[in-house]
Amino acid sequence: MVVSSLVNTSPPLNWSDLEALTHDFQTDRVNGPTNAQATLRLFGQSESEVRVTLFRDNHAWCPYCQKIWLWLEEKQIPYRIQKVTMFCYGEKESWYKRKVPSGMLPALELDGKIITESDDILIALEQVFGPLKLGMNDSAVVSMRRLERLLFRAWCGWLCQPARSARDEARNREMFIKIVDQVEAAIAQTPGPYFLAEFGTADVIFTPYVERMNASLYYYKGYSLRQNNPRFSDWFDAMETRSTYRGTQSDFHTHAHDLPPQMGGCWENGEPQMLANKLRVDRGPWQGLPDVTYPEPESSRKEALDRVIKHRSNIIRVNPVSDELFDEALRCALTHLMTGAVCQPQSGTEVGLRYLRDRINVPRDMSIHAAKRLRESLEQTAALLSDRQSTPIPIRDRRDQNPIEFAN
Ligand SMILES: N[C@@H](CCC(=O)N[C@@H](CS)C(=O)NCC(=O)O)C(=O)O
Repeated sequence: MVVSSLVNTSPPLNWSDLEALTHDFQTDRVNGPTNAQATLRLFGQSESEVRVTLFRDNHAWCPYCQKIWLWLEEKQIPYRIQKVTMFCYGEKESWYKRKVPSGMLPALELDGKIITESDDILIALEQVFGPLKLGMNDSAVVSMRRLERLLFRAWCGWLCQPARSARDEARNREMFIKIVDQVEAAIAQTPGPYFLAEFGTADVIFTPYVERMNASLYYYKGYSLRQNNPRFSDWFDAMETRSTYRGTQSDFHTHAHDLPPQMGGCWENGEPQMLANKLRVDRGPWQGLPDVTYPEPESSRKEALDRVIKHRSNIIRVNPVSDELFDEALRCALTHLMTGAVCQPQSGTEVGLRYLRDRINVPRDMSIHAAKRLRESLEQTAALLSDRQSTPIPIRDRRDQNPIEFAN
């Protein structure tokens, strides 16, 4: 909907006024809550205690990396983080290929020794630091690990291959739901919301792909894992009470667009519910989507502003709209974000505002609620001009997100 000529618009704030609105936003990346930006995590311990380096991908898209990341955060093991590029969005760093010739992620350096394969990494970590409640080889955890792989395969079977017919599509869906029912039954046997009696290894193992299933099936199949299944719903809610999970948690928009190049394709079923879900994830409103239910923190707008200000010169440089015009349009959107004032930018900048709207990544850039607020202000500012969208987000690769563009 375009509202342009009917609204009173005010001039946007300048950068120093905007900076003043976020000067008190502070967060301790090293010792504070789990976050995607830290390169060192100490949990109040001294740097000399660090024995571990986690190599994970730049954009926090790699599910196997999330598993190790969450485990280290839950156990509060001091560690360093080195970020590496995935093939789907850029060139693998040569220093990493010398360490890990396959280039695969995650990898872990523990007391100077490199370990690959996420399950082997967890087992090695357990041997040194002890398990997270029940360990990887405990029989209860082993049976949950098997169930997780069954669910994973049923998800891939439905999402990541084209259905030859409507019957084929229905069968793939049924196969997935059959395994979901088994998972529901498994969670129902425990006294609390988690996969076993207490939160632990099994929950960490399920987290990355269940989060991706929730996002991708909503977007590509019109199916809401979280809303259709009461045990899963309780599990997601319980996970969101943990600051460790919140720090690694992604959103529907990020996953809907990071998965196709990683999985070799995600196939839409074209059903009315799917089309409605897709439109909502891409164009909003983002509030109320079943990718998050914990309440929005008061600081979410400030967080979004702080993150944009930090990277503003690169954000403006890579935008398809000219620097000068986009600088003003971005300030219009940020003024809206912080004050609610309507600021109309120059005509043509809506494409640039939507380019940025489509490239905010959670949790790489900011937390889930901050991202929703920022997307909302970018979209509302763009909508003052026209419905023109930016070029579609690529699906074969995500070189549009090459981190080299952001190297200072
Ligand atoms: N079995 C491995 C799988 C790891 C894996 O598939 N990693 C992907 C990312 S999710 C990877 O490194 N791909 C190379 C790349 O994308 O650069 C594990 O559990 O660690």
